[in-house]
Amino acid sequence: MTEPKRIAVTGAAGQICYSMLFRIAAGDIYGPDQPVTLQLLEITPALDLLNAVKMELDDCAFPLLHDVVCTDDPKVALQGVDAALFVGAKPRGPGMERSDLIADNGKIFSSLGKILNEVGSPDCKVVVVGNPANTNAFILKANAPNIDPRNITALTRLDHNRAASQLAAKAGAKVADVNRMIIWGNHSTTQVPDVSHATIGGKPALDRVDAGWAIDEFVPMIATRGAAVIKARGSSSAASAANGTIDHMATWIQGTQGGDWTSMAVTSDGSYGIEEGLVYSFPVRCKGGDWEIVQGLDVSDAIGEKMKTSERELVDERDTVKDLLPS
Ligand code: NAX
Repeated sequence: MTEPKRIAVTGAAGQICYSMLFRIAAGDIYGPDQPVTLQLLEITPALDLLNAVKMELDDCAFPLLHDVVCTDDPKVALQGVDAALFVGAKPRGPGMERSDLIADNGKIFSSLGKILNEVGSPDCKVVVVGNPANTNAFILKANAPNIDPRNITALTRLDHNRAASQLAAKAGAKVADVNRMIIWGNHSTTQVPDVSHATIGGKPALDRVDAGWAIDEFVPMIATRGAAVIKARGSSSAASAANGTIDHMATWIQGTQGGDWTSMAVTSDGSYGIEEGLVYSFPVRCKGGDWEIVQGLDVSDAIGEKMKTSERELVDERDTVKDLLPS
Protein backbone atom coordinates (compact mmCIF):
# COMPACT_ATOMS: atom_id res chain seq x y z
CA MET A 1 0.00 0.00 0.00
CA THR A 2 1.17 3.55 -0.75
CA GLU A 3 2.49 5.22 2.42
CA PRO A 4 -0.14 7.71 3.69
CA LYS A 5 0.65 11.43 3.43
CA ARG A 6 0.45 13.13 6.82
CA ILE A 7 -1.46 16.39 6.86
CA ALA A 8 -1.55 18.64 9.93
CA VAL A 9 -4.51 21.00 10.24
CA THR A 10 -4.74 23.58 13.03
CA GLY A 11 -8.00 25.11 14.22
CA ALA A 12 -9.54 21.83 13.14
CA ALA A 13 -12.80 22.25 15.07
CA GLY A 14 -13.51 25.64 13.50
CA GLN A 15 -15.80 26.73 10.68
CA ILE A 16 -13.37 26.49 7.76
CA CYS A 17 -12.15 23.07 8.78
CA TYR A 18 -15.68 21.70 9.04
CA SER A 19 -15.94 22.32 5.30
CA MET A 20 -12.39 21.24 4.55
CA LEU A 21 -11.44 18.08 6.43
CA PHE A 22 -14.01 15.88 4.70
CA ARG A 23 -12.78 16.92 1.28
CA ILE A 24 -9.14 16.28 2.22
CA ALA A 25 -10.17 12.84 3.49
CA ALA A 26 -11.92 12.23 0.17
CA GLY A 27 -8.65 12.84 -1.72
CA ASP A 28 -9.12 16.42 -2.93
CA ILE A 29 -5.52 17.50 -2.19
CA TYR A 30 -3.36 14.51 -3.08
CA GLY A 31 -5.68 12.84 -5.55
CA PRO A 32 -7.75 9.66 -5.62
CA ASP A 33 -4.90 7.15 -5.18
CA GLN A 34 -3.13 8.61 -2.18
CA PRO A 35 -4.12 7.65 1.40
CA VAL A 36 -3.88 10.40 4.04
CA THR A 37 -3.53 10.67 7.79
CA LEU A 38 -5.03 13.78 9.40
CA GLN A 39 -3.17 15.21 12.41
CA LEU A 40 -5.64 17.69 13.88
CA LEU A 41 -4.73 20.41 16.36
CA GLU A 42 -7.04 22.40 18.60
CA ILE A 43 -6.78 24.36 21.81
CA THR A 44 -7.71 22.27 24.87
CA PRO A 45 -11.25 23.74 25.37
CA ALA A 46 -12.17 22.75 21.80
CA LEU A 47 -11.04 19.11 22.03
CA ASP A 48 -14.55 17.74 22.67
CA LEU A 49 -15.79 19.48 19.56
CA LEU A 50 -12.79 18.18 17.63
CA ASN A 51 -13.59 14.63 18.74
CA ALA A 52 -17.12 15.15 17.42
CA VAL A 53 -15.64 16.08 14.02
CA LYS A 54 -13.60 12.87 14.17
CA MET A 55 -16.79 10.88 14.83
CA GLU A 56 -18.23 12.26 11.60
CA LEU A 57 -15.02 11.59 9.69
CA ASP A 58 -15.20 8.00 10.91
CA ASP A 59 -18.85 7.79 9.89
CA CYS A 60 -17.96 8.70 6.30
CA ALA A 61 -15.82 5.54 5.96
CA PHE A 62 -13.50 7.36 3.54
CA PRO A 63 -11.41 4.67 1.80
CA LEU A 64 -8.37 6.99 1.64
CA LEU A 65 -8.46 8.07 5.29
CA HIS A 66 -5.77 6.04 7.01
CA ASP A 67 -5.92 7.61 10.48
CA VAL A 68 -7.15 10.69 12.37
CA VAL A 69 -5.16 12.07 15.30
CA CYS A 70 -6.85 14.68 17.53
CA THR A 71 -4.59 16.57 19.88
CA ASP A 72 -3.94 19.82 21.74
CA ASP A 73 -0.18 19.20 21.55
CA PRO A 74 1.40 20.91 18.53
CA LYS A 75 4.39 18.54 18.69
CA VAL A 76 2.06 15.61 18.08
CA ALA A 77 0.10 17.42 15.34
CA LEU A 78 3.16 18.62 13.41
CA GLN A 79 5.31 15.50 13.80
CA GLY A 80 6.73 14.40 10.44
CA VAL A 81 3.99 15.99 8.35
CA ASP A 82 4.12 16.28 4.55
CA ALA A 83 1.75 19.26 4.60
CA ALA A 84 0.59 21.67 7.31
CA LEU A 85 -2.51 23.82 6.96
CA PHE A 86 -2.45 26.56 9.59
CA VAL A 87 -6.06 27.65 9.90
CA GLY A 88 -6.40 28.19 13.66
CA ALA A 89 -6.21 31.77 14.87
CA LYS A 90 -8.11 34.10 17.14
CA PRO A 91 -10.88 36.08 15.48
CA ARG A 92 -10.85 39.86 15.78
CA GLY A 93 -12.83 40.74 18.93
CA PRO A 94 -14.92 43.85 19.71
CA GLY A 95 -12.83 47.00 19.97
CA MET A 96 -9.71 45.17 18.77
CA GLU A 97 -7.43 47.03 16.37
CA ARG A 98 -5.83 45.20 13.44
CA SER A 99 -2.45 45.68 15.15
CA ASP A 100 -3.78 43.92 18.31
CA LEU A 101 -4.92 41.00 16.16
CA ILE A 102 -1.54 40.89 14.44
CA ALA A 103 0.31 40.84 17.74
CA ASP A 104 -2.01 38.24 19.33
CA ASN A 105 -2.07 35.84 16.41
CA GLY A 106 1.62 36.46 15.75
CA LYS A 107 2.39 34.80 19.10
CA ILE A 108 0.56 31.65 17.97
CA PHE A 109 2.61 31.53 14.77
CA SER A 110 5.99 32.17 16.40
CA SER A 111 5.33 29.34 18.82
CA LEU A 112 4.04 26.95 16.12
CA GLY A 113 6.97 27.90 13.86
CA LYS A 114 9.47 26.86 16.55
CA ILE A 115 7.69 23.54 17.00
CA LEU A 116 7.43 22.91 13.25
CA ASN A 117 11.16 23.61 13.08
CA GLU A 118 11.77 20.94 15.70
CA VAL A 119 9.42 18.16 14.59
CA GLY A 120 8.43 18.98 10.99
CA SER A 121 9.99 17.49 7.90
CA PRO A 122 12.21 20.08 6.10
CA ASP A 123 10.25 19.72 2.86
CA CYS A 124 6.84 19.98 4.49
CA LYS A 125 4.47 22.20 2.47
CA VAL A 126 2.85 24.93 4.57
CA VAL A 127 -0.11 27.16 3.87
CA VAL A 128 -1.20 29.80 6.38
CA VAL A 129 -4.89 30.68 6.34
CA GLY A 130 -5.36 32.25 9.80
CA ASN A 131 -5.28 36.02 9.58
CA PRO A 132 -3.28 38.15 9.05
CA ALA A 133 -2.21 35.28 6.80
CA ASN A 134 0.82 36.81 5.01
CA THR A 135 2.40 38.15 8.18
CA ASN A 136 1.64 34.99 10.13
CA ALA A 137 3.45 33.06 7.40
CA PHE A 138 6.35 35.53 7.63
CA ILE A 139 6.57 34.94 11.42
CA LEU A 140 6.32 31.18 10.99
CA LYS A 141 9.10 31.23 8.38
CA ALA A 142 11.39 33.31 10.60
CA ASN A 143 10.92 30.86 13.46
CA ALA A 144 11.36 27.71 11.37
CA PRO A 145 14.76 28.02 9.66
CA ASN A 146 14.97 24.24 9.09
CA ILE A 147 11.96 24.36 6.76
CA ASP A 148 12.69 25.40 3.16
CA PRO A 149 11.30 28.99 2.99
CA ARG A 150 9.88 28.20 -0.47
CA ASN A 151 7.58 25.78 1.30
CA ILE A 152 5.99 28.41 3.53
CA THR A 153 3.09 30.14 1.80
CA ALA A 154 -0.11 32.02 2.62
CA LEU A 155 -3.56 31.80 1.11
CA THR A 156 -4.75 34.24 -1.55
CA ARG A 157 -6.44 31.58 -3.66
CA LEU A 158 -9.84 32.46 -2.22
CA ASP A 159 -9.32 36.02 -3.48
CA HIS A 160 -8.14 34.64 -6.83
CA ASN A 161 -11.25 32.46 -7.15
CA ARG A 162 -13.51 35.35 -6.15
CA ALA A 163 -11.86 37.49 -8.82
CA ALA A 164 -12.24 34.85 -11.55
CA SER A 165 -15.88 34.36 -10.68
CA GLN A 166 -16.74 38.08 -10.65
CA LEU A 167 -14.88 38.68 -13.92
CA ALA A 168 -16.81 35.85 -15.57
CA ALA A 169 -20.10 37.27 -14.27
CA LYS A 170 -19.30 40.75 -15.57
CA ALA A 171 -18.29 39.44 -19.00
CA GLY A 172 -21.22 37.03 -19.23
CA ALA A 173 -18.74 34.17 -19.57
CA LYS A 174 -18.19 30.83 -17.85
CA VAL A 175 -15.72 30.86 -14.98
CA ALA A 176 -14.05 27.77 -16.49
CA ASP A 177 -13.02 29.97 -19.45
CA VAL A 178 -11.20 32.50 -17.24
CA ASN A 179 -7.45 32.08 -16.96
CA ARG A 180 -4.44 34.07 -15.78
CA MET A 181 -6.10 36.05 -13.02
CA ILE A 182 -3.71 37.70 -10.57
CA ILE A 183 -3.92 38.72 -6.93
CA TRP A 184 -0.90 40.80 -5.93
CA GLY A 185 0.07 41.64 -2.35
CA ASN A 186 -1.46 41.14 1.05
CA HIS A 187 -4.62 39.16 1.85
CA SER A 188 -6.28 42.32 3.12
CA THR A 189 -8.16 45.25 1.67
CA THR A 190 -4.90 46.46 0.06
CA GLN A 191 -4.74 43.35 -2.15
CA VAL A 192 -4.57 44.02 -5.87
CA PRO A 193 -6.86 41.89 -8.03
CA ASP A 194 -5.53 42.42 -11.55
CA VAL A 195 -7.30 41.43 -14.77
CA SER A 196 -4.68 43.02 -17.06
CA HIS A 197 -3.34 39.63 -18.18
CA ALA A 198 -6.49 37.59 -17.65
CA THR A 199 -8.01 35.79 -20.59
CA ILE A 200 -11.53 34.59 -21.30
CA GLY A 201 -11.63 31.69 -23.74
CA GLY A 202 -8.01 32.49 -24.66
CA LYS A 203 -8.69 36.16 -25.56
CA PRO A 204 -7.84 39.23 -23.44
CA ALA A 205 -10.42 39.81 -20.71
CA LEU A 206 -10.02 43.55 -21.29
CA ASP A 207 -11.70 43.06 -24.69
CA ARG A 208 -14.82 42.06 -22.75
CA VAL A 209 -14.79 44.42 -19.73
CA ASP A 210 -14.03 48.09 -19.39
CA ALA A 211 -10.54 49.00 -18.15
CA GLY A 212 -12.04 51.68 -15.85
CA TRP A 213 -14.36 49.09 -14.28
CA ALA A 214 -11.38 46.77 -13.74
CA ILE A 215 -9.66 49.38 -11.55
CA ASP A 216 -12.44 51.45 -9.99
CA GLU A 217 -15.07 48.79 -9.27
CA PHE A 218 -13.52 45.34 -9.57
CA VAL A 219 -10.51 45.97 -7.31
CA PRO A 220 -12.51 47.22 -4.29
CA MET A 221 -15.27 44.65 -4.88
CA ILE A 222 -12.85 41.73 -4.57
CA ALA A 223 -10.84 43.35 -1.77
CA THR A 224 -13.99 43.79 0.34
CA ARG A 225 -15.75 40.57 -0.66
CA GLY A 226 -14.88 38.97 2.69
CA ALA A 227 -16.66 41.80 4.54
CA ALA A 228 -19.63 41.49 2.17
CA VAL A 229 -19.93 37.77 3.01
CA ILE A 230 -19.77 38.54 6.74
CA LYS A 231 -22.54 41.10 6.31
CA ALA A 232 -24.71 38.68 4.33
CA ARG A 233 -24.08 35.55 6.37
CA GLY A 234 -23.32 36.85 9.85
CA SER A 235 -19.99 35.03 9.93
CA SER A 236 -16.89 34.90 7.80
CA SER A 237 -16.39 32.88 4.62
CA ALA A 238 -15.94 29.25 5.56
CA ALA A 239 -16.81 26.84 2.72
CA SER A 240 -15.22 29.09 0.09
CA ALA A 241 -12.11 29.54 2.28
CA ALA A 242 -11.92 25.76 2.67
CA ASN A 243 -12.24 25.38 -1.09
CA GLY A 244 -9.55 28.01 -1.69
CA THR A 245 -7.19 26.22 0.71
CA ILE A 246 -7.75 22.88 -1.02
CA ASP A 247 -7.26 24.49 -4.45
CA HIS A 248 -4.03 26.12 -3.20
CA MET A 249 -2.57 22.83 -2.00
CA ALA A 250 -3.85 20.71 -4.90
CA THR A 251 -2.48 23.12 -7.52
CA TRP A 252 0.87 23.35 -5.74
CA ILE A 253 1.18 19.56 -5.55
CA GLN A 254 -0.44 18.59 -8.85
CA GLY A 255 0.61 21.61 -10.93
CA THR A 256 -0.99 24.43 -12.93
CA GLN A 257 -2.51 23.24 -16.17
CA GLY A 258 -1.69 24.39 -19.69
CA GLY A 259 -0.60 28.00 -19.80
CA ASP A 260 -2.58 28.98 -16.72
CA TRP A 261 -1.25 30.27 -13.42
CA THR A 262 -2.59 30.78 -9.92
CA SER A 263 -2.03 33.28 -7.11
CA MET A 264 -0.07 32.30 -4.00
CA ALA A 265 1.50 34.41 -1.29
CA VAL A 266 5.14 33.28 -1.33
CA THR A 267 8.49 34.68 -0.22
CA SER A 268 9.43 37.52 -2.51
CA ASP A 269 12.73 37.15 -4.38
CA GLY A 270 12.57 40.81 -5.39
CA SER A 271 10.42 40.15 -8.46
CA TYR A 272 8.40 43.18 -9.62
CA GLY A 273 10.41 45.34 -7.18
CA ILE A 274 8.77 43.81 -4.10
CA GLU A 275 11.05 43.73 -1.06
CA GLU A 276 12.86 40.42 -0.78
CA GLY A 277 11.69 38.18 2.05
CA LEU A 278 8.15 39.58 2.39
CA VAL A 279 5.35 37.01 1.98
CA TYR A 280 3.56 38.62 -0.95
CA SER A 281 1.00 37.25 -3.38
CA PHE A 282 2.26 36.78 -6.95
CA PRO A 283 1.09 34.95 -10.04
CA VAL A 284 2.84 31.57 -9.92
CA ARG A 285 3.14 28.46 -12.06
CA CYS A 286 3.36 25.13 -10.24
CA LYS A 287 5.07 21.98 -11.47
CA GLY A 288 6.44 18.89 -9.74
CA GLY A 289 5.47 20.15 -6.30
CA ASP A 290 7.34 23.44 -6.74
CA TRP A 291 6.31 26.95 -7.84
CA GLU A 292 7.87 29.82 -9.79
CA ILE A 293 6.77 33.42 -10.00
CA VAL A 294 5.52 34.32 -13.49
CA GLN A 295 8.09 36.81 -14.80
CA GLY A 296 8.06 39.66 -17.28
CA LEU A 297 4.45 40.83 -17.01
CA ASP A 298 3.73 44.47 -17.80
CA VAL A 299 2.40 46.33 -14.78
CA SER A 300 0.42 49.52 -15.38
CA ASP A 301 1.02 52.61 -13.25
CA ALA A 302 -2.38 52.20 -11.56
CA ILE A 303 -1.72 48.56 -10.61
CA GLY A 304 1.93 49.26 -9.70
CA GLU A 305 0.92 52.01 -7.27
CA LYS A 306 -1.54 49.67 -5.53
CA MET A 307 1.10 46.92 -5.38
CA LYS A 308 3.41 49.33 -3.54
CA THR A 309 0.64 50.25 -1.07
CA SER A 310 0.12 46.57 -0.28
CA GLU A 311 3.87 46.09 0.09
CA ARG A 312 4.03 49.02 2.53
CA GLU A 313 1.25 47.48 4.59
CA LEU A 314 3.23 44.24 4.85
CA VAL A 315 6.34 46.17 5.91
CA ASP A 316 4.25 47.90 8.62
CA GLU A 317 2.84 44.56 9.77
CA ARG A 318 6.36 43.15 9.94
CA ASP A 319 7.41 46.11 12.10
CA THR A 320 4.45 45.48 14.43
CA VAL A 321 5.64 41.90 15.07
CA LYS A 322 9.39 42.51 15.17
CA ASP A 323 9.55 41.17 18.75
CA LEU A 324 8.34 37.80 17.45
CA LEU A 325 11.15 37.51 14.92
CA PRO A 326 14.41 35.88 16.04
CA SER A 327 17.31 38.34 15.69
P1 NAX B 1 -13.18 29.70 13.73
O1 NAX B 1 -13.13 30.68 14.87
O2 NAX B 1 -14.45 29.01 13.39
O3 NAX B 1 -12.10 28.55 14.00
C1 NAX B 1 -10.81 28.81 14.44
C2 NAX B 1 -10.39 27.65 15.29
O4 NAX B 1 -9.03 27.84 15.63
C3 NAX B 1 -11.17 27.55 16.59
O5 NAX B 1 -11.75 26.25 16.70
C4 NAX B 1 -10.13 27.79 17.67
O6 NAX B 1 -10.35 27.01 18.84
C5 NAX B 1 -8.85 27.36 16.93
N1 NAX B 1 -7.62 27.92 17.49
C6 NAX B 1 -7.41 29.15 18.03
N2 NAX B 1 -6.13 29.26 18.44
C7 NAX B 1 -5.52 28.09 18.13
C8 NAX B 1 -4.21 27.60 18.32
N3 NAX B 1 -3.27 28.33 18.93
N4 NAX B 1 -3.92 26.35 17.89
C9 NAX B 1 -4.87 25.59 17.31
N5 NAX B 1 -6.14 26.00 17.12
C10 NAX B 1 -6.46 27.24 17.52
O7 NAX B 1 -12.57 30.46 12.49
P2 NAX B 1 -12.62 30.07 10.93
O8 NAX B 1 -13.84 30.67 10.34
O9 NAX B 1 -12.38 28.63 10.76
O10 NAX B 1 -11.38 30.95 10.40
C11 NAX B 1 -10.05 30.63 10.76
C12 NAX B 1 -9.08 31.70 10.32
O11 NAX B 1 -9.13 31.86 8.91
C13 NAX B 1 -9.38 33.10 10.88
O12 NAX B 1 -8.15 33.69 11.28
C14 NAX B 1 -9.92 33.84 9.69
O13 NAX B 1 -9.70 35.24 9.81
C15 NAX B 1 -9.11 33.24 8.59
N6 NAX B 1 -9.61 33.41 7.21
C16 NAX B 1 -8.69 33.53 6.24
C17 NAX B 1 -9.05 33.63 4.91
C18 NAX B 1 -7.99 33.73 3.84
O14 NAX B 1 -8.38 33.81 2.64
N7 NAX B 1 -6.69 33.73 4.13
C19 NAX B 1 -10.47 33.68 4.49
C20 NAX B 1 -11.40 33.14 5.53
C21 NAX B 1 -11.04 33.46 6.95
O15 NAX B 1 -11.48 34.76 7.25
